[in-house]
Amino acid sequence: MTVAYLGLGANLGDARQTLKDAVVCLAQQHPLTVLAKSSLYRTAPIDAGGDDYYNCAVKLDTPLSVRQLLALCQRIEHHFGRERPFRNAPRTLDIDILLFGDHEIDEPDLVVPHPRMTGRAFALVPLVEIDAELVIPRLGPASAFLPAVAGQRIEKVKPPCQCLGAGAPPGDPTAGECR
Ligand code: A4P
Ligand code: MG
Repeated sequence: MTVAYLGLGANLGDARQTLKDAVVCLAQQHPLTVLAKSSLYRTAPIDAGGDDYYNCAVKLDTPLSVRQLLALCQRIEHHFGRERPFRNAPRTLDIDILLFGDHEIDEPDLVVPHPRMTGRAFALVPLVEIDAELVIPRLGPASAFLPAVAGQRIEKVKPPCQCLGAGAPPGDPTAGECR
């Protein structure tokens, strides 16, 4: 079994809903056990155009090889309508393998740890939310890279309030107290 971390991103269609559905889809895959998921974040496009992205990260445990995991992630991307007209094109769903245990892979079609993760708030912030002590093989603590990406816009998306205060009548002092 290997503990892996995936980074999910989307900025086409109902990107926010797609990410939520994709996390559910990952959790339903028999060979994957989702151990943790980050909050959803709204992020500025980095090295890309189009609308703001939504991003999140997932920690999972799996008996799959890294190649099998990549194939599964690509099947899920395809299921959610992913097309690849050009590099960094707006996408309905992107799933990147950020870390796969302490494996280091450098092959033409698979690089792990993901080579651009340390320079991107949209990858690092959700990852560190899940695991503040996370260490990137050969590079050290993930949190050490956060100051360098502090200029990149990223904001946590608050889920719509489902608690009692939301249904309170106008003027009720208990309304709007949810955080
Ligand atoms: N590939 C190699 N290594 C990996 C890996 N660790 N995980 C290969 C997944 N795939 C990996 O990916 C292209 C090829 O990368 C695949 O065939 C796979 O074999 P792709 O998903 O088809 O294309 P892409 O996503 O356009 O390329 P890439 O390299 O994944 O782009 P990046 O660098 O991940 O950037 N801004 C914000 N705010 N949020 C985002 O999510 N994403 C990108 C994509 C740019 N800017 C963004 C975001
Ligand atoms: Mg990708």
